[in-house]
Amino acid sequence: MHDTIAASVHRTPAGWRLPGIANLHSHAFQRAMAGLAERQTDPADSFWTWRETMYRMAERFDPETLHAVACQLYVEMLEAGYTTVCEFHYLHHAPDGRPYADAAAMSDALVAAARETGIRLTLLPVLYMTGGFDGRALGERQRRFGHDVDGYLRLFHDLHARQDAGLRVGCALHSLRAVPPEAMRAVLAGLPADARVHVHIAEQVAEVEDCIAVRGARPVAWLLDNATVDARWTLVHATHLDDAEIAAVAGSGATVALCPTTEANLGDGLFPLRTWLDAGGRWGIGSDSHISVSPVEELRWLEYGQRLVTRHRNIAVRGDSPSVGETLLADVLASAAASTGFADAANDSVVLDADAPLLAGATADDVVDRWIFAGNRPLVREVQVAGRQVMRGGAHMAHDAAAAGYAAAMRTLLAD
Ligand code: NGQ
Ligand code: ZN
Repeated sequence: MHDTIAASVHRTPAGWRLPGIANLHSHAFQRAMAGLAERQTDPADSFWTWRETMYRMAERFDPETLHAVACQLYVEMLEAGYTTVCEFHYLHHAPDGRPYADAAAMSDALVAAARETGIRLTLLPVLYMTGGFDGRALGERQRRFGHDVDGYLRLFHDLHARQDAGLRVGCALHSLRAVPPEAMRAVLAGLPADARVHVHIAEQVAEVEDCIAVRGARPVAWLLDNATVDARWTLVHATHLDDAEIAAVAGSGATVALCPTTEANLGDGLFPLRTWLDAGGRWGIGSDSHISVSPVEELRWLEYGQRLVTRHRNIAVRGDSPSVGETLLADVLASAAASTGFADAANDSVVLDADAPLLAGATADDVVDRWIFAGNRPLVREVQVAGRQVMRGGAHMAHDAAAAGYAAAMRTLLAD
């Protein structure tokens, strides 16, 4: 049995106790459009046409609706076994691009939702400056995302001063498309030395091609040449990597955040997992657009994508770890602290249903594989975060209140 799993998976009278899982990538507002972008708008539908639909939804949010959607989302995350979430947050201003009277109003809505539901939050205010690699101005629908360097650093430091036991604040660069090189350098120079940095890096082939055309290098190669990428960094959607980039990023100690259900939903491409594991790279998972909120489904599809293209089975294993579920879970646990900034989250726990038929006769040796690969019934019954019990008997304490608040917010968001 994998050492990490042997040390952290226990049978208790209440059921199988496992460590909580960190969700390394979330855009909370996108929960409100889950399932609403699955109709063809154009025969050439792609990530880029989905993005237009997403922008139309983004336009409708205010602090109150963001808070209600985030509460529902965080309840769902906790019920699924995620105990920390990294919010890659870029809906900063009013829809016309003007800052709210309180410039942190939208950030505060997320912080309040995390506090109320009990999930640990790594808030990543996003720097978003340009509409493409050519440096073009933000489009009308992107205006509420934008900052200049000084405005961004003011927001960052204002939020950073509020860090507490349940809140970490790091920096996100939206993407190389959205951040000019000199602005990236200025912002990185203005951060505390231990700040976590997350960036969308190489999700779509078109952005790799644009980066080569404008900056003369692939996105990951460009970033490695122009920033000190190390264990404080998380590269989100490192989908399109060549072998040299894989070796260099793995060696840097950075984490890659993979979001298999969203990456499948958006038609991004397939991450080269086996090569990454062979290079000793760190990785974790995120639910990103929240068409699925389930670590089980992310891990299952991460492995299944590899099986489908290689026509083999049991890909994510190592010499000392023949179980796929244990290898996946151990890697996700190992990357959490570096990516989220929470050093003390290892005691957060979830308890799986002792009476579930899916776990009948389970042993410490097979319970993780059963959880990740068998069936569709959610098995999490109890969740503890930072010593606080937030879920009991299969439902979060605020399950009904969050659902009612969400339904009301959706009426507003979907109104004509
Ligand atoms: C986002 N989402 O920022 O929400 C992005 C799409 C973009 C994902 N990449 C927008 N999954 O990358 O420009
Ligand atoms: Zn994202």
